[in-house]
Amino acid sequence: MDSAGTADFDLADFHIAAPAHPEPEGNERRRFRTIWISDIHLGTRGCNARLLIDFLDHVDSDMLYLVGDIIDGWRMKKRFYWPASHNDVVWRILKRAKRGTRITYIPGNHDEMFRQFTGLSFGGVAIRRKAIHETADGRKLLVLHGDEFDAVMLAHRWLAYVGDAAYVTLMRLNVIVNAVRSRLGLPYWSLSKVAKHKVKNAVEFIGRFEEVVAHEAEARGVDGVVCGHIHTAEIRRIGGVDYYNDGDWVEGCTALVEHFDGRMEVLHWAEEVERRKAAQAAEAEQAVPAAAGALVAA
Ligand SMILES: [Mn+2]
Repeated sequence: MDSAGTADFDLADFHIAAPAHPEPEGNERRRFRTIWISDIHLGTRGCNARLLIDFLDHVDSDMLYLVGDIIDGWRMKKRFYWPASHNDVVWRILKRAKRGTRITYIPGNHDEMFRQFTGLSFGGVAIRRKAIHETADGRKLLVLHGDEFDAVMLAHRWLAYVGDAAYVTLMRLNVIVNAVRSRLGLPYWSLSKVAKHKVKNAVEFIGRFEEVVAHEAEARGVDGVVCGHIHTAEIRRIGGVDYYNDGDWVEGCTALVEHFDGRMEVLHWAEEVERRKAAQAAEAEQAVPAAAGALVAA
């Protein structure tokens, strides 16, 4: 592994600067024993960094697993895209390590350039190919990204691009294709119909992936498995094991958490934010009549 071998992706390009949006001070954070997040795809426009920053500012944990595809090196090779919000995500993660959160980073296929550092630690972040997590209730969970099963799932390889907003592109293309067709006097032809067929295949793909991963976990004698990769959060009992997927921060914006008693839960962060806003609005509404009442009394 010489330095030339890493020339296509230079880690020296990364200067983790002070955050553009500092962490809020003294806000109450929900505490969990463990948090798993993956498929953040930093370095792409699809990454929902703002929502992830909100998540990081409202939760804390003893352990944090970064389950792959954190930085999208594939895309960064083509075009360097690194807005301040993406820097803020990395800064917050490194800050947590400093505060004492035990962080394990398991690179995925989009950030496979970090796999060469397996076994090493940087800034308190341990880089591993896979990990065994022991839950508070004594279960052993195999933690891995999930692209290890791509070979098995080769027939559905196109889904590896699920984060690329291929569907949106397809829909735009649909408009153009049909504008041209109409000018040529040809009838409407639905590209979206083709895409929908693919989506139906996607549902089958997800089910198959989950079963393949669970099967492998069972063969390795663990009680469960935590992975990412397919951008579909899930908690499901499959055969003799518990299958967990922490989802992604491109579309779903989800995290998997372990409570202090070992109970596992998927957090849907967009919904959490909506709930918080609604609660704040209700509180403000209650405050207004009370103030008005005070005025009347005076
Ligand atoms: Mn992946």
